[in-house]
Amino acid sequence: MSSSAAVASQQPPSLFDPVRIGAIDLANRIVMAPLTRSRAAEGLVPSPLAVEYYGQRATAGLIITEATQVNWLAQGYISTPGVFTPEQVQGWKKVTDEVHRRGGRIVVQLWHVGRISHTSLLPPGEVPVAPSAIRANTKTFTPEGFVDVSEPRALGIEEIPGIVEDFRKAARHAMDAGFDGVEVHAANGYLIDQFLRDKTNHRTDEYGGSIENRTRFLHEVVQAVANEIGADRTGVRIAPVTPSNDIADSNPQPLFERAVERVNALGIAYVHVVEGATGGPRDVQPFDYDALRSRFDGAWIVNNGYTFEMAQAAIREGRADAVAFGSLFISNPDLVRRFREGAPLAEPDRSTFYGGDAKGYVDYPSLDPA
Ligand code: 8OZ
Repeated sequence: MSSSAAVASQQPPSLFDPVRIGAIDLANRIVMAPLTRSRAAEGLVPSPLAVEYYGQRATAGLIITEATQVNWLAQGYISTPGVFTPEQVQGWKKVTDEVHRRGGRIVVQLWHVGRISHTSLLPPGEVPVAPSAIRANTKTFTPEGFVDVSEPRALGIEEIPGIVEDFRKAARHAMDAGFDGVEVHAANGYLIDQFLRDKTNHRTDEYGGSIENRTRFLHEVVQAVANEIGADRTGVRIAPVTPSNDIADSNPQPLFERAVERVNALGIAYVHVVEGATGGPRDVQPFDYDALRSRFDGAWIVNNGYTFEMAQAAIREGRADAVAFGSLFISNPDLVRRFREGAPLAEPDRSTFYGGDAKGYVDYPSLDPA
């Protein structure tokens, strides 16, 4: 997809050119990646600080929110927000109003963590759910601190439609909250990725085994969301080779090619692909991302460790329609302006990434107006 500006001038496209992604018009191709910050208030409602935080970053072409639960069992870390109660929807409405008032666009990332959770985060008597009862070798933040995740139970096949339905309802709530769209989180070892990959999916029913079966849950969730809010407001995030959260697949190339084909058939607005290990090295294992992209007709958003120069090259050479930046957006609310002016970039403070208050959240300054 090339912008009208680029077409008119016959110049190669730039990160600073507008682009249309499905039904969403972006002022530029610089996207704020989803970032877990664990600062939601009582009831997993986005706090007033979240209004300020996202508002400060509204010059991004598109903001993708932090991962947001579709139901009570979808939570895996302390103080991550939801979008399934009226209070949560009202909280998000304040966020979307502020971002829109400042000229930005914002979609909510919907997730279910599956096995990456702990009983202390779930309603009494509940344990984490997963495609198969295989405990992840990883830890999570809970009210009791940083602890091993709990042993999950395998979902009964009769429970799966209810989870798909919770994604559908959350997508409707997202529209009520004023979002421009929804990104389905199918990356980083959470529930949808647990169904996709064969290290975590040992099912013998129609949701396990073959690639066709392992991509079925992704397909059903994305179809439900797209039917509810429009395919042109629906995106998906994948991370084909990330080892995050003890996830792996014996043959990710054909698996993710088929996953992309299936969401392409639904006509969704974009695919957002994390290249390499999420938040880590880009070259963890060989993978042909061009082969994925050749199976998709909508917008292609890339992510993971991109510098300004790498991102500009990806756009110029047509390898992506937009580029998502994560940690740089934490410490540079005006990242778009800094890129444009070649201004120095502030380094993020990792100690304030998760939890806490305004410090490390809304106190990174923008450049002076002049
Ligand atoms: C960091 C900490 C907790 C969650 C992801 C939503 O990896 C996350 C996440 C990242 O997608």
